[in-house]
Parts: sequence; C-alpha cells; structure tokens
Amino acid sequence: MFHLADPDDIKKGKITDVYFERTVRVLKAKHIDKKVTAEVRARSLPLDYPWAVLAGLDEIAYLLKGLKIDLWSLPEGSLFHSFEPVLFIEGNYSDFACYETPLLGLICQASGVATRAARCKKAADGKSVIHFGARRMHPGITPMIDRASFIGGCDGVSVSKSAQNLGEEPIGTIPHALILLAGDTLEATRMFHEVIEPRVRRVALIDTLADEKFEALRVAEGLGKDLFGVRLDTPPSRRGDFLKLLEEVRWELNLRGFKKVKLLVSGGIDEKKIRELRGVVDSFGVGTWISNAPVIDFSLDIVEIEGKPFSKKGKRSAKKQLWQCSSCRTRLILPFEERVAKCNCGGEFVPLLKPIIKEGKLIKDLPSPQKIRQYVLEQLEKIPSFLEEPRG
Ligand code: PCP
Repeated sequence: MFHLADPDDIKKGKITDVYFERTVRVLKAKHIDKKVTAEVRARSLPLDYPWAVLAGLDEIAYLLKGLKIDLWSLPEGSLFHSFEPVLFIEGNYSDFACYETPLLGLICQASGVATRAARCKKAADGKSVIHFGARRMHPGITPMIDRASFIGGCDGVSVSKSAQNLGEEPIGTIPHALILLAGDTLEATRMFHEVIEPRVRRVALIDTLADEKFEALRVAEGLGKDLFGVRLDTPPSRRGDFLKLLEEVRWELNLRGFKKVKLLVSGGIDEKKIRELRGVVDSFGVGTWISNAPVIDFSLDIVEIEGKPFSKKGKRSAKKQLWQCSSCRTRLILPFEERVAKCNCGGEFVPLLKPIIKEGKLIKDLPSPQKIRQYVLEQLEKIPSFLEEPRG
C-alpha cells in the first residue's frame, strides 16, 4: 500500500495533531468554546527571500467548505512578505481547531514550491521553465507539486496526469534509456519521430554517448526542420564549463543554418544556473530545486476572541486588512475596521484580503490555474529590481 492519507480523513479533519483533538474535548467539556478570528502569516521567509507566492488556496477552500466558518484570503498566486496576514478564519474555535494541521500543510508546501517556481521564472527572464521534479517527491502529492509549480510560473510540467488536471499538454523530451536501448542518439530520435504524434515537439537528448557538439549536428542534419531542439543533461563529471559548451553548440548549429534549433538544459538546474545560462539557453528543465523547495513557515494564531483583540506573546492582536497602493504598491497592515486615506504618491489603497467562504459556502468560483499563473507573472513583472537579488 502507499502511505497516503485518505482524502475523506483529511476532509473530516482527522489528519491533525492530537493536541487539537484533545483541546476540542476540553473546550466542549468546560463549555468555553468561543467565536474567534485566527490569522495565518509567515514570520520569516526561507533563505531571507524578500517575497513569496501564496499557493494551495483552492485545496484550503475545499477543506473548509461546509464548516460553520468564514474565510478571508489573499487571492491565490499573490506575492506576500513576512508578517503580512495572508488569510484569516472566523468561527467557533472548536469548529475548525482540528483543521489547523492540514490547512498549514496545504499552504506551507504549495507556497514553497510556487515561490521557487516564480523565482526560477523571474531568473529565466522570459525563457521557458519546465517542472521536471515529480521524481524527487512522493507520487501521492505530484499533482499538488505540479500545480504549484505551474501557478508559480512554470511554463509546463512533465507528468501527464498533472498536466491533464491543469488542462495543459505534458512537456517531455527523451530519456537516456531510449538512447541506450536504440544504441544511438540519432537512431533513437528517428524512432521517436516515427512513432510519436506530430504535435509533440522533437527534442533530442544529446549527452548520453558522444560529444554534445557533434551529436547536436548529427540530429539537426538527421531530422532537419522536424527537430525542435536538443536537450543537454550532461553529467557533472563531463560538464566542465557548461556555458562555454552550450555557446559552442549554439555556434556550430548557427554556422550550419540550424538557428531555429532550441537549446534545453536539465540536471541540477537552480536559479543561479538559470541566470548564468539564460543568454544562450531557450528552456530550463528544473526538478529538485522546485519540487524540493523549502516550505513557507506559516503559522495560524488566534488574534481576536468574541470580537476583542487578544493574541499570544509575539503576535499582534486584532483582525487585520492588508492594503496596497494601486500605483506605487506600498503596503499597509491595519486593524480590519480602520480605513486608509490616499497614498503619499497620490495612489488609491485597495484591500487585498477578500472573502472566500461565508458560513461554510464558497462565495465565488476560484480562478483557473492559468489565470492564477498569469496573475503571478504580472506581479513578477512589477517586482522592483531592488527586490531581485542573485541568490544560489
Ligand atoms: C533527470 C531527468 C530530470 C532532470 C534530470 C531533473 O535526468 O531528466 O528531468 O533533474 P534535477 O532534479 O537535478 O533538477 P536523468 O534522470 O539523468 O535523465 P533521464 O532524462 O534519462 O531520466
């Protein structure tokens, strides 16, 4: 069997820390169950990242739908900073207490993956980034990781089922295994070309047997206009100066009229490598760096009880709204009822936390993965350059 939680158990709040189950029993036994506002925020972001991407809201809405609670949240895909409230729940504490564990699990991991995907996409500066990281994680959560990587900005994912869930075409090339079984790079690429439907781009893997430069020319001459690109997944023991190798392959292909043949790279690709190689590479296959992303350290804490501000040490009390100036993007965190005047830049402040669930009912349909991805890409465009920093 696979060591996976049963979705019904998750939905019923059974995948939770025992101290929540016991707390509900104590509250009920002592009749001290009260209406609270509980807020989720991240006290810090991994590796001192200046911003992160909120992901996993669709699963949270599914998890909390039907409970006697109200949920407010930033739209999925929103960029946020440490200490900013990203969502809050209102209701009787015992009605959602056991959902804290799954709720945090859903956004901590998905937001970590989406943030890494967005940082890779930002670093790629318009070049495509494909998520190849399913093989590094438990297959039970592959659809979640692939969705988070896609809404975070990746241009595609390699797992067919995940792509189907997203309404996208799966993106893949050729594995080393096919080259070894065919015994030759060009032969394997020809077999692929003969068998696989024409809409699938022909990308030859050129690092299995011989030198990449000569293999690139062989497949380019062998497939001509049918060759979309070549993938280099050159093993570290042979990689040397990867940029120089790629520039040489590019030079030789251009020299012989194969300017349209794209260069794809994979294997140990992270943001730093993307920045180094984006001048010559057309597409990056990123696996571990995205799927094994550090989680976002969200916490959920009570900030109001029966409408009165009350929170633990180290946490500011009161229900809050996060405001952003529509022109200079300055942000303000204010008590929920407080209104804000015009921004110093003259721009209007708009409230970012929106109602998602009212008394257990979803208020409006949630956006498609494509819409959320577009929203992320638009925000990445607007990130002030000073927030961009070369981090490994
Ligand atoms: C890996 C495979 C994955 C890549 C590399 C992810 O190559 O192609 O997509 O790598 P990463 O986790 O380091 O980012 P191999 O397993 O060597 O090759 P193959 O394509 O033959 O499966």
